[in-house]
Amino acid sequence: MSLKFDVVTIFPSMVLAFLEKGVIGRANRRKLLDIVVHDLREFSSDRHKKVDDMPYGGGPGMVMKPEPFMQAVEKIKADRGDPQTVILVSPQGRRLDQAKVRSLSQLNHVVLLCGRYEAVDERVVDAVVSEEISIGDYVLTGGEVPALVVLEAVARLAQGVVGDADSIKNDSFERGLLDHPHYTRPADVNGARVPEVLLSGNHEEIRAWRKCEAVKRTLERRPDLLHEGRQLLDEEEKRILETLQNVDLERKVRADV
Ligand code: 4HQ
Repeated sequence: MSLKFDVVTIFPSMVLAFLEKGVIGRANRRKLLDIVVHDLREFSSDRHKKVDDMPYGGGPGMVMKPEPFMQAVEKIKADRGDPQTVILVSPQGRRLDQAKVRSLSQLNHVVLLCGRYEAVDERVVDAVVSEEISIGDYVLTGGEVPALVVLEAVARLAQGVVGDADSIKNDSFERGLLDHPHYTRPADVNGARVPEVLLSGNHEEIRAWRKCEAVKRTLERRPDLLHEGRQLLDEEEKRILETLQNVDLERKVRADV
């Protein structure tokens, strides 16, 4: 019943070190997750365990050879059954978002292929990859960090991995809003005080303040979220948004006259 992941990489120790820590490490030990990390070099037929070669047509950098990835996926299928998806993390992929994470979390078995060097031979994509996923528009040196990003985001949605199921419902991208600010003790750090409302003990006022701060921040920093996710807002949040937009409009009109 546990969610299966297979990660294929030339740096298994790096991936394993990450996976033994924190919430994911605990879930793995409790068998809520079943994660296997494979060393790509073990699937090289080369006696020097070479996994890269020069690009046909010339150009800079090296290209990852096709056979090791193909052999690795064959071995995973034989040992662990057919996965529902084989993901190659790459800047050419569709950009990951929480909706995609949610849909991946519905699967039982996900394979993640990590590239290094300039690129992966395109025949790997054609023959064994079901989808390419990018974690964002910036360039990294390897696919390990992106694969771990995908794995962590998906794994934490699996039943029982995150202790308090309510905390998932509250995640900012599930709500279409950024989070409100948070504070803990002490109430005063070198004169920087916690907002008075949070010390008031008035739960209704605190709830309303947090909502207002969340909408304010989203409007300031991520207006794109408000356009895409307006239907996720409740009536109170929509009212706050309209009020903030009206205040801004009045300010602009006043600046004009
Ligand atoms: N890569 N999202 C692996 C990325 C990347 C990204 C660059 C992938 C290097 C070898 N992957 N290659 N951004 O930057 O997924």
